[in-house]
Amino acid sequence: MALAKPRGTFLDETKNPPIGESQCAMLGIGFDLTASFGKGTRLGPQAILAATRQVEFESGATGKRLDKKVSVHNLGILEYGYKKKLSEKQVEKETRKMVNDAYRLLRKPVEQKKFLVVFGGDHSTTNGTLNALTEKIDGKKIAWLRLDAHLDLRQALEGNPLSHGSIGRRVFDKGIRQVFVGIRDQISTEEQEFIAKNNLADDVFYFATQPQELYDERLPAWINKENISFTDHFTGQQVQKILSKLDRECLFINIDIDALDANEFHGTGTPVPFGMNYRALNDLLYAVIKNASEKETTILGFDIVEAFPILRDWKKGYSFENAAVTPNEMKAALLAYNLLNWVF
Ligand SMILES: [Mn+2]
Repeated sequence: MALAKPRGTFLDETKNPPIGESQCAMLGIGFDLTASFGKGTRLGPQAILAATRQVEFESGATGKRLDKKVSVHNLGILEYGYKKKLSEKQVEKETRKMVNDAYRLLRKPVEQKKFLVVFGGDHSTTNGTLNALTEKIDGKKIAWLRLDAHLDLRQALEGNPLSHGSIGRRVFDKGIRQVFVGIRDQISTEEQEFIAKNNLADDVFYFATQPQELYDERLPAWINKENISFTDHFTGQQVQKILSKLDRECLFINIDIDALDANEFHGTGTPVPFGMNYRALNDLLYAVIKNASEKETTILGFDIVEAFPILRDWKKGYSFENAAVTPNEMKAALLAYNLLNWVF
């Protein structure tokens, strides 16, 4: 592991404001060892950070320049590279190390009540943030908005309980109120049984990959009929229901970019069709932030995971010149920009 300290911070390529003068602490976690399909999210943080510098500072409807409203301290980017293919045991060990690295960097900002801005990495990187938050805050006080195509409720994946495929389960273990949004209706038996046993069906909002007609004939027990969408967005009523379920003292927003439709975001580890459109995700997040501030919920921060750039030559690392296309990192950067603009 190396902690790279890139120049500048979010939006700004020259200055990095000291943590004491910042409302936010930003960390990149360039780790993709547990990804089961496409790897490349280790370059996600770099790519997203670079793209934030191309986002316009001002947007008409919000008035003030974002960099005048909020100051983001850049903690750096954790970088991990592995030359050889590792065994399952070694992967688990390396994941544990990464989670501890991230936890150690984030625990102080959490103590200082900084708003967290974290860019993964595959979804295993969320474990570090989760551990830092729950060390200081009782899980029962936290609502956790999970945007994802996958439930990730397996006890372990490939023997690794810290894997990207188990993050939902680790959040659950902390006693947190987790609301799953954007999940596709393709669920492992282990997860179906877990949902039934723990009575979670009403907390999961699905996008159907099957025609509505099939569901009219037979609805599985792990789906609540009100919570399924046959389009690329959720209805106003469904959004209201999602908001009502996030009713806790604190809120964390955990964005796995594969909640978006596969065609909306190509640079992700496990792209899944029949997902959310980008504008719907943006609007949903706005509704969540607005609702949280009306209810005086403390928003602890957000992370964006499973996003990666598409490069011409992977050996050369991330640069604009080496990027084959850039909409992926721009979409992730603009989501982060908007979230900060709405929160502050
Ligand atoms: Mn996912």
